[in-house]
Formats: sequence, C-alpha cells, structure tokens
Amino acid sequence: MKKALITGITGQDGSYLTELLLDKGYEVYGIIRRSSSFHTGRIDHLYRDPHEQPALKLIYGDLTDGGDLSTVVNEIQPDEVYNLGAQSHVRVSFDMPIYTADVDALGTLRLLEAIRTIKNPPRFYQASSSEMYGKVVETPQTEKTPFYPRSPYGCAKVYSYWQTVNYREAYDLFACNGILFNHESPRRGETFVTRKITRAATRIKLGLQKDLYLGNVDAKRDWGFAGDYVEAMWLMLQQDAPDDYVVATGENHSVCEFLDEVFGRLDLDWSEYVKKDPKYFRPAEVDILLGDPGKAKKELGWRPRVTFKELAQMMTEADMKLAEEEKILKDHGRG
Ligand code: NAP
Ligand code: G4F
Repeated sequence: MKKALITGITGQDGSYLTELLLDKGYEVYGIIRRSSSFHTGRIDHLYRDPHEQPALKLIYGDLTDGGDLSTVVNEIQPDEVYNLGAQSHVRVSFDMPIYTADVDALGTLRLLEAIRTIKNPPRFYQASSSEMYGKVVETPQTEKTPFYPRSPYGCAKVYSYWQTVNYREAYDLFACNGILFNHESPRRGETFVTRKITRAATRIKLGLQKDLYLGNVDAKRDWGFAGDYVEAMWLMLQQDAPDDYVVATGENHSVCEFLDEVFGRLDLDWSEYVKKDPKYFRPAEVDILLGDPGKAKKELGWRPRVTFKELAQMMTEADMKLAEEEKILKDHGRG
C-alpha cells in the first residue's frame, strides 16, 4: 500500500485529493493545525469513524515548524508528499505578508529539507499558482512564461517554485510544480470570489441577505473544477521523470460573467444587489489570467471535465441547499 502525506488536507484541494488517493488504495496521512474549533468539515465524511476508514490518519503539525515536519516525515516514510498547505488568500497576504512568506515560502523549504534528509526521499508535489504570472508578460501563460508576481502571496509562491526546481536539480529529488490556475467547487472557502457570489446569490434569493459587497468585478480568471485538478497533481507524481506543468482550462471569464451566470440562473439581476467596497480591492491587482494546459494534456493525458457553466451551476445548487437549510432554521426561530 502506497503512503501519501498531505499538508493542507483540511482545505478545498486537500479534501478532493484525499478522496482520490483513498479510492486508489493509498494510506493517507494529513497534517492538521491545532485549532480552538473544529475545522475538518471538508474531510469529516472520510474520517468520522476511524474504524470505517483506517487508511486516513491525521497528525498535528504546522508548516512554520520545521522540526515537527522532519519528525512526521521520518516516522511515516511516505512514498509521495503533496504540499498543499498555505495562507492561500491573495488579499489577506497584503495584510499578513511576513506570515504568508513564513508559511508559503519557508514552509515549503522546511518540508523539502525534511524529505531530502531521509534515506528514501518521497516524490514531492508543490502547489504552485498562476498568481506567479501576476502582471502577465504573455497570453496564454505556459510553463515557459516568465513570472511577475503582484502580491506577497505571489512572491512567496515564486520562491517555493524555484526551491522545488532547485531541490530537483541539486539533490535529484522527484519534485514537481503544478502551476494551477484558479479552481473552485462547493468546498471553496467562502471568502474567494466565486463562492462568495454563489453563497450571496442563493441567500439573496431566499431573503436571507440584501446586498453583496465586492471589489474589482472586471478581473478575468481561468476557472476550473477542483475535483479535476487534483487528478493532475497525482498524475505528475506517476510519471517517469519529474517536471512542471500548467493546469488550466484554456478559457477565461470575468467576475461579471460569473455574476451573470449565477444570478441569471436564479432569475435575479445582480446589478441590483452588488455594491463596491474599497476593502475588497487589492493594492496591486492581477487583471487577467489565461492558462495553456497543452503540456499537461499531451504528457499527462489530463483533461478538465467540468465547464465554466457547469461549475457555476454545481456551486449554485450546493449553496441553494445550504441557504434552504438556513431558511428553515430561521423560520423556526433558531437561525
Ligand atoms: P485552502 O482551501 O485555503 O486550504 C489551505 C490549507 O492549508 C488548509 O488545510 C489550511 O489549514 C492549511 N494551512 C494554512 N496554514 C498552514 C500552516 N501554517 N501549516 C499547515 N497547514 C496550513 O486552499 P486550496 O484552495 O485548497 O489550495 C491548496 C493549495 O493550492 C494552496 O497552497 C494554494 O495556495 C494553492 N493553489 C490554489 C489554487 C486555487 O485556485 N484553489 C490555485 C493555485 C494554487 P486550516 O484548515 O487549518 O486553515
Ligand atoms: O477568488 P479570488 O480571491 O482568487 P485569486 O486572487 O485569483 O486567488 C486564488 O487563485 C490563485 C490562482 O491564481 C490561487 F493561487 C490563490 O490561492 C487563490 O485560490 O479573486 C479572484 C478575482 C481577483 O481579481 C479579485 O480582485 O476576483 C476579484 N474580486 C472582486 N471582488 C474579489 C472580490 N475577490 C475576493 N476574494 N473577494 C471579493 O470580494
């Protein structure tokens, strides 16, 4: 049985990747942070009864603690390590630049050091990001497009990208960067723009919310489905040689188009509800991203399955269920 270690297992991607690896017969170890409240909601369905799912084990740890990462890696001796843990919010990285660098840049280095020093180093996946292209120097972006990060988050991810390449070249590690463009799902954090929109639109429809405050609605992103993208992560670590790959749909849309899609589906006109709030604008913005997934398609045989419209529909339907539950509680005086 292959062993995989995942940082960021409680996040959106961590939950989909865990499902995929358990399905493939892996023993999955996840590093979780200690928290004063439960934050395992995205993996509870996999973990609730450890007797039913003995192949999933959670261990306390943190990317800011290198000694601890070393102990965990040494004890588990994993075959594959997926580094998905991060302070992943771009806007927040402007408020917390040092912390973001500690987790998203040095955290990767700590983990690379931990795996380099064991006898049989595991294969390593780094969650690199299209945010590294920032103020894009060419469109579409490929594996060869130079980086121009526009946020503390983007800068930290560029650092981790190059450390991953460097450990591959210096120490012959099987280390890969997946340069993933935005990917969403019903499990997306509620402060990212797509989920913020589907949550708000469905709540507005049921009279639970009046307005939706947003920042730059002209930004364009190449949005795919997280469930499709974790498959690409796994495929990268199954190849004969390590390499870096862009994972994207090859199609982009503006935040306005996402609003059209979601509010339109609910027979609402978003311009009546959406208001601008300066706090959601960024000091430096990434205006437009568009990925070319040609290499991943050719070499990994990977394909995105869910379209933009299907993604918007899937997220709207899931959030409508949540809003309906909320409405029932409210109508019974418990909301
Ligand atoms: P997410 O939902 O925000 O999940 C982030 C995960 O990292 C959570 O499990 C979080 O734990 C964990 N984490 C945060 N700080 C940590 C620390 N100090 N030590 C250990 N774990 C820590 O992010 P996601 O959307 O799944 O993205 C996964 C990875 O891909 C991230 O590295 C992100 O930067 C990168 N990425 C994402 C996208 C995208 O569009 N989703 C695109 C490109 C790259 P808690 O639950 O305790 O907060
Ligand atoms: O949903 P977002 O916050 O995603 P962003 O900044 O593109 O970052 C996400 O994708 C990256 C991959 O490119 C990941 F690396 C990163 O971890 C994260 O998952 O914002 C998308 C766009 C931006 O241009 C933002 O300015 O939407 C715009 N936007 C407009 N109003 C807003 C809002 N974004 C957020 N979060 N909240 C708003 O109210």
